[in-house]
Amino acid sequence: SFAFADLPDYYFPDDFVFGTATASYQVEGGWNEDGKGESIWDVGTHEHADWVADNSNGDVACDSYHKYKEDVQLLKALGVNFYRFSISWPRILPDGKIDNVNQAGIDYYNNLINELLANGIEPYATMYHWDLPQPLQDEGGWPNRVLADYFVDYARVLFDNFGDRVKHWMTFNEIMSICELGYGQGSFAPYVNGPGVEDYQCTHTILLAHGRTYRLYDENYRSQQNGLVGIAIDTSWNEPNNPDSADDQQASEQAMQMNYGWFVNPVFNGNYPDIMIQRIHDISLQQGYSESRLPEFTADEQQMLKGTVDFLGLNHYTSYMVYLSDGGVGQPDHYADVGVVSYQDPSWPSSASSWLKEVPWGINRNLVWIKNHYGNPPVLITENGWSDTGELEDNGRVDYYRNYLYEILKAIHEDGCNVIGYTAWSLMDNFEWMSGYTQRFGLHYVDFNDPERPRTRKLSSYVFSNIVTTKHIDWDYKPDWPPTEN
Ligand code: PNW
Repeated sequence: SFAFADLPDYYFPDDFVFGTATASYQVEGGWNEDGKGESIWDVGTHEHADWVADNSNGDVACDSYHKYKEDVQLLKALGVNFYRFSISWPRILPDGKIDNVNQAGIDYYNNLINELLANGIEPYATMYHWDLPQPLQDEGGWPNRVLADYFVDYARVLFDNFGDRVKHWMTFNEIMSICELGYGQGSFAPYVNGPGVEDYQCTHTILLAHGRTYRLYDENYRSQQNGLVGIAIDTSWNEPNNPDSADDQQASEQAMQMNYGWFVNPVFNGNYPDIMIQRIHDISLQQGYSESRLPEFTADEQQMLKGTVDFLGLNHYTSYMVYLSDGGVGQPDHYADVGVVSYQDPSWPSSASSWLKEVPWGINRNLVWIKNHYGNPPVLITENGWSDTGELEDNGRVDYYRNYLYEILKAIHEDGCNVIGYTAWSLMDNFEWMSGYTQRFGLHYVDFNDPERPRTRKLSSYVFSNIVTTKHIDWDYKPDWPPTEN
């Protein structure tokens, strides 16, 4: 075991901020209340109940639509600085378009925002965490570029109604998940299977929507509202299988550039990474296409996109070992385009999610990679967390948070990375997409069998709160457990 006493006792900087995150479809419920329209997740889970692990859906979820005041009290007890929540597009615009604005939806988020501020917690809002209005999917969804227009219209409604109080905006949560799972592999709503083609068209529309939303803020809102606009992009760390092998280093770089630089390079530098443009062009022609499957940005679009984040949101959970694949030209597929084989070491601790292993040093290398590739931008960790099956004495989650947060401290103090804040996923157990309620990421337990959806503090909530309020990691800290109060 570690001699923790030998580790430097690093502190988070004075202006470092802590929060927790959720997403509308995963916690709100109220799926058809007060004029809300249907999203692709409402339709997807209702039409294909048996595709979700426990045949569940987000119709009620944590019932935060009715219990948001209680959620705010949980946040207050944790002592966090901010709450990262997402806004349901169809709750605001039932048809996805601005000719029909749902005042009850505006009211709900006004109430949540005001309740947060009254309790000293900053609202950090994500505009899109996967719940696309179904009518826009009926127009083809994200591969149809007209959706960028609709998104910018929606963003304007959000800035107009909430921008006086919301000072941290994230346009999109995880373009990779939206497009690769939703339109490439077809494993998430809207379950479109278009690998290597529709996933690239989807990301292209979303990047344009992001950039134009940032420019809209610059032109019409920034001088009045003085907020920040960013984006939350997910990536795992891809470690060279043999760190001394030049091929394996190439595999790592290729995987980082083509699974992450894919989104980050456009918002910093205006275009997809060169290696991505080159590889997809070459492979597309070998497959008999007359042009690349990867769409191109015009010179004007590149100019527009360049420099469109005030902070870079990073969703990071786990890592992979990678080496180059043998190649060979098969069917169009993003992962074939990337050209690496990846695996997770069986010795890494396992969570309740097959893809999630605990690899704390991976977040450190990921942060250093960002620093070296994009000029050390301000990074807000917008998600990081651990799943289990719901135990209150959640020692696995406690270990995960401590170990990852310590690697973030090292990135700040030893590597000079500009990490400005940290967000735990999640405030409470919630609807974990295709895994339903079988995988729990919460700092609070939620009883989904009880119509009241009671929340109960887990051990990790006390440990996280201790880190947040003392700004360092006390490896020996143990709360009164089991708790005598509450
Ligand atoms: C996130 N990866 O997705 C989502 O933003 C949340 O809604 C979700 O509940 C949470 O993870 C837990 O699954 C991820 O590449 C996307 O490792 C990608 C990765 C991890 C999580």
